[in-house]
Amino acid sequence: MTETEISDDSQPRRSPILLPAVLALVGLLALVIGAWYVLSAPGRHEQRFDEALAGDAPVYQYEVVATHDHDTGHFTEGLVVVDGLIYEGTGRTGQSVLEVRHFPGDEVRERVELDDELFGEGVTVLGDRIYQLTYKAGEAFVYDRETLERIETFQYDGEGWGLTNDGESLIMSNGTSTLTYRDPETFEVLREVEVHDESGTVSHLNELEWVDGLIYANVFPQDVIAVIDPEDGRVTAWLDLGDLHPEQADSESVLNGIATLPNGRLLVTGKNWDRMYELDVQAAE
Ligand SMILES: [Ca+2]
Repeated sequence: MTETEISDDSQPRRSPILLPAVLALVGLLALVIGAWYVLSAPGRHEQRFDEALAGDAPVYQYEVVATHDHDTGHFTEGLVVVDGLIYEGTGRTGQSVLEVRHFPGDEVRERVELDDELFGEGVTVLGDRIYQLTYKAGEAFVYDRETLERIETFQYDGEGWGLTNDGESLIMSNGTSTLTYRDPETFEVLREVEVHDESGTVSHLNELEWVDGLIYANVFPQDVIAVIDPEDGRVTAWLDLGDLHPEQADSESVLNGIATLPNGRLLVTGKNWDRMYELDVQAAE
């Protein structure tokens, strides 16, 4: 066999290999670009909060004064403590519950399981009623606080995320930067507040808590809490709880759950976290 023959012979063998190779390269390139897009998105979000935490609004200091067990099966979406009972709403379809436990301790007093197709969200207690949102079903459930019997269902537009109240109105988040005040009797919209800091709007507001005239809001998927003036929506301070994030937590197991305790402390946890943390929060000097 001459060199020419080798050359001529090799030509037709190369073409069928070349096409799959090019396709493989294009596929690889698409994978790399896709991975960059997915991985860089949280990075950009993180940078937004790095800037926020370095901005004008103070970052509160805190001390962990106690820890409590938390069910790692609870994908926490709502958390509130009233009269020695903890009311926790959890999410994910097929796993969503409203659970009432004695606090401190973890003795379950009662539990309501949501229908399998529902994804439970924020929870608040106002008077003798418990309110629970759903993620995309547009339904808010009202339960009798004593019996946990569902006594009313409201419909609303858009998504349901976090829920709290100021003693008169319900205050709801929907994943945007808007907080919506609603009539607890009719669920009608009373007013809306746009949450913002010096860099612009603060979106992905999640679980909420009314604390001494201010609204504390988890910001998904960051392990930070925005402290919001309810009058004008301005972020007056931040609480950075990244140090509490469990090592074993996956990417969805973010901080989400704020409750006030009678002793003035905050109780915080996250989705599927194994602990709840009792915090003594001090305003920055
Ligand atoms: Ca709460």
